[in-house]
Amino acid sequence: MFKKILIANRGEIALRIIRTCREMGIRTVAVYSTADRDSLHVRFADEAVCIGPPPSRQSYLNIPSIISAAEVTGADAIHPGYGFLSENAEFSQICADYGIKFIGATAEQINMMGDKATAKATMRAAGVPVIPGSDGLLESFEQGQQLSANMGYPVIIKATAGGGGRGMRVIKAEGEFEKAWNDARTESGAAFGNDGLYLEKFVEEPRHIEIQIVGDQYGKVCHLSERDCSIQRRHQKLLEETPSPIMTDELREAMGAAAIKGAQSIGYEGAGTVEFLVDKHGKFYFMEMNTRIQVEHPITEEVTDFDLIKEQIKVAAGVPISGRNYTPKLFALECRINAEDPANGFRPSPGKITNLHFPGGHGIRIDSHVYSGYVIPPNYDSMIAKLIVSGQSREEVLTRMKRALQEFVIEGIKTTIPFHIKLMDDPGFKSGLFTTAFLESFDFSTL
Ligand code: MV4
Repeated sequence: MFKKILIANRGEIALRIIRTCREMGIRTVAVYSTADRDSLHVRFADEAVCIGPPPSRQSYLNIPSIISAAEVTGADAIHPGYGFLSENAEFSQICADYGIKFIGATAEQINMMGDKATAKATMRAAGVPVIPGSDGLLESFEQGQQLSANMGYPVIIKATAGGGGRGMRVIKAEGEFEKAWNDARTESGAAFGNDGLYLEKFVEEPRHIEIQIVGDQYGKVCHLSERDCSIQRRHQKLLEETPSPIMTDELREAMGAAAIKGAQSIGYEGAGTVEFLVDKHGKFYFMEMNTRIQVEHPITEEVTDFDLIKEQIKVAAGVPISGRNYTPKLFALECRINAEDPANGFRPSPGKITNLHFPGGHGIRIDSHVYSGYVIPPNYDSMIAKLIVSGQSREEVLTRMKRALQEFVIEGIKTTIPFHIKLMDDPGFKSGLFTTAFLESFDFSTL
């Protein structure tokens, strides 16, 4: 087992990882920018190294600084958390070259899943259902137009280097094709330095359901059921739940088997997520694979009783998994509490938390790095807490979540709490019959 893990991240996920390391008897090294000098991850870790000024490029994305910190402190592994360097192939490779275990995917796997057209081709070859469309990248807009005419509109063009909605265009009719093509090409070229595009039939009002998987170094992969992430605004998830309200035992078995097959085909080791779109007929299609721990992993932990960070560390150290799949024993919901003003376009609201009180009681978990007096720096992600509620039924969880949200006190800044409170009373949300389009018609003006 590792003796010392460096955590190449900040905020709640850095704390989350430190907590598990402490329970496992593994020493921890925090790295921090000068903006995070007073952060809890710095105080809770056994050692801490300053790696640069506030901008991420010069600190949490600064590979030489982080590798130096690992060398100086004698860390034998690095946990990248989510975001930052968690899906950076170069960083994974450099860790390997320095003999430091990267707790995540190999450079090759990151490259393969990071290029969306390659990821799709890989999954299709493994027998995972994919959305009908172009075979790899489009060579010209004429080819795309021809294919779309054959498939029928609407279609969607996606940037192969994209993900999270960037460089995507939905096309409803042939006349829109050329402009959409040019716009997507320009946008993806500028954003990613890669203007490769591929085409798919557009799935209308789908649900976004992802399967949590864990693989070991011996070719075994298991799934830990699904998370429903259909409640998003502009590709930012705001709330996740498990089990999905539309899930059946049969669908879970089929999606779980597909996710395992896909992960096994690339020799995947560690925790990963396979994202699917589910259409209104209950047919599912591979969308993307995330080769990292995700923000919303705690809801899976609450319903399966696994510590996913512990699983990541164990498989990275060569411990085999049982290989058995898990179905939820409970219901769980996560609300992302962001320092944003939901009544004003979710505008960021950094600054000082002047008064703070966390909710508590049965079935409540809070993953957060903030405290009363903490100053939220403007340089990073605006998520300041995850409120995770579990219970015996979806109804119980919704009631408990509303109670917890009402108990939550955060003064000095605006947060997404009023949005979540309104959501808990929304008939469409309560019915469980929402799609990814749900928030497009939500009234944010009355928060
Ligand atoms: C789609 C789609 C419909 N049809 N692909 C959005 C993020 C990116 N990962 C892929 N996305 C979508 N791909 C086809 N063929 C609809 C979306 C989509 C979406 C997906 C999941 C969650 C929220 C979404 C919001 C808008 C569009």
